[in-house]
Amino acid sequence: MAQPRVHFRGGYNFLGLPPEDCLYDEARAVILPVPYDSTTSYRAGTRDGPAAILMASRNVELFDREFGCEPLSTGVHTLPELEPDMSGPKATVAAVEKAVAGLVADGRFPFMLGGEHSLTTGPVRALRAKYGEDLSVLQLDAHADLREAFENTPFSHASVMRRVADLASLTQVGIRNISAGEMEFVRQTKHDGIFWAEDIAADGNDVSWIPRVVRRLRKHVYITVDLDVFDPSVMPAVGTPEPGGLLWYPVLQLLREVVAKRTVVGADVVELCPIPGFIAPDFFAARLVFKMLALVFARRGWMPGGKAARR
Ligand SMILES: [Mn+2]
Repeated sequence: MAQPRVHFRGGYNFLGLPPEDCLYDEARAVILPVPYDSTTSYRAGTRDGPAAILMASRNVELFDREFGCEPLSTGVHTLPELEPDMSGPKATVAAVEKAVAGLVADGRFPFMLGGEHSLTTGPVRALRAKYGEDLSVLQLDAHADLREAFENTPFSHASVMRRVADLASLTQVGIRNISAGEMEFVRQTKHDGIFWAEDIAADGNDVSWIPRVVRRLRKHVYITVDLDVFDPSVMPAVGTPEPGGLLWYPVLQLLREVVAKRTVVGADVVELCPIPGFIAPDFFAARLVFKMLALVFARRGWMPGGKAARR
């Protein structure tokens, strides 16, 4: 019999893996794509972020030299996109919380792809219910997002970390844009968890700020990466770009240290606002998700073969 002339490979999932290697029942981590933006205040379009990351991820090399293997070739399930509730961010955040609570109850590591940053309250609420006071949130972001409310909603992307700060110990890295009102909040609450981008940049190649970040974190950590934490020269596809951001390798080094020294229990990458025809930022975001998950898989002994990585 003649060989079939058309070959089908992979699935529409993170990394484009064969579906049989990505079953929910056998998964360690679950990708939750949430194509939602409504409170975006500058350039809109983060609702297209999750699909762009998934599409770009199909071209991410599965082998990782750091681990000497293909760390994610099994064990990552991708959910269908969560249908946003356009009645507003409050309802969508509640839907995300419910979805993540289900994943956590099933013992799955939740990884949300945004979408706008207001979504992060959902996973944090779900994880707070499980880990209580032991939960820290590590936010990588250009913006403090500590406003009480913004544009008449307390669930805006610009106030998301104020909501999070009510729930968990908050550490913020890469901040370089903050309002007078937020500074007042920082002063009044004696919030000492901001690592300013300018101070990090001033340290040059000195990464002694990294252990200082890690020391602030409690036992269980949720990591939220707003892609605008990166410098616009390497990550221009965001709704609200700010000059003076972080670069790829220092951020990876921070993530390595956090994963090594604490138990990371969930994560998100949000605010990708794709620029049509410009694939580099989409691929950057996909590679970041890959690296974050690979670090967690190595630490937990979830890589194929089951052994924790040689580091
Ligand atoms: Mn931001």
